[in-house]
Amino acid sequence: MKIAIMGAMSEEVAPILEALGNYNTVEYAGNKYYEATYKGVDVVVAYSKIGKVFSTLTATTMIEHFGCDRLLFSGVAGAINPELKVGDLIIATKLAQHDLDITAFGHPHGYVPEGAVFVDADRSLIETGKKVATSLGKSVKEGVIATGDQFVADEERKNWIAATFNADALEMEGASVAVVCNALGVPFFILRAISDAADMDASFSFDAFLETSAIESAQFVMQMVDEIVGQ
Ligand code: 3QA
Repeated sequence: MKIAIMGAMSEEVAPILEALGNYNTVEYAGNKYYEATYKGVDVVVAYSKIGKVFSTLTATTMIEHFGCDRLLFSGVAGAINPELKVGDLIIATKLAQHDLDITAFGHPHGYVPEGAVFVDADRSLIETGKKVATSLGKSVKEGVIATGDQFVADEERKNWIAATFNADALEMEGASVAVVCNALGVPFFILRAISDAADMDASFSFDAFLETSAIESAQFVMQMVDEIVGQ
């Protein structure tokens, strides 16, 4: 077993590296990858940089180059569902690319031929996540995450994404990581803590809560690792 733990921004993986303590840094394909042994299990940690392209590269590298056989993503997200407040956690059940658009040919948003609008996350890792939530006494929401190469800070765009994908939260990497893991047969789990509400105050909220929300998510993901390692 070799577990990939990834985020998009350095702030999202910093608390994970801190929890691991000792790691070995490897540079590859323009990024840094951090290798460690945690409770006897190999882990590889990295932040991809922001967006679908960089996250695709990092997820692929972690699987194809480093040999990871499961992937956990930890980070922050903008809330769509009004029940989600800053600091709340959401586990992705399925993910879609909200900015993938060949609707001119009659296809639905998020769809390209031989692809699918939604990619399902791994059911058994979601169950592990729920178990961890229960043991921590935390309420963690499960829901749809929409991904696109856009920081959404606009009520109209947010409402469109909500209506089109029935999404509960949005971010910029989950669906691309999902596509990679699905294609390569690697079980994946995407966890996000809310940093903002993707509205006109989003950039301020994001700046204010990136660090604390990233820690919320990372702590939960480390509990997931504990649970997986113990299984
Ligand atoms: C965007 C980060 C990217 O990795 C996606 C945060 C939180 N709120 C969001 C929103 N819309 C889309 N995505 C998100 N992450 C941060 S760009 C600012 C970078 O600052 C999730 C996310 N509303 C760098 C300093 O200049």
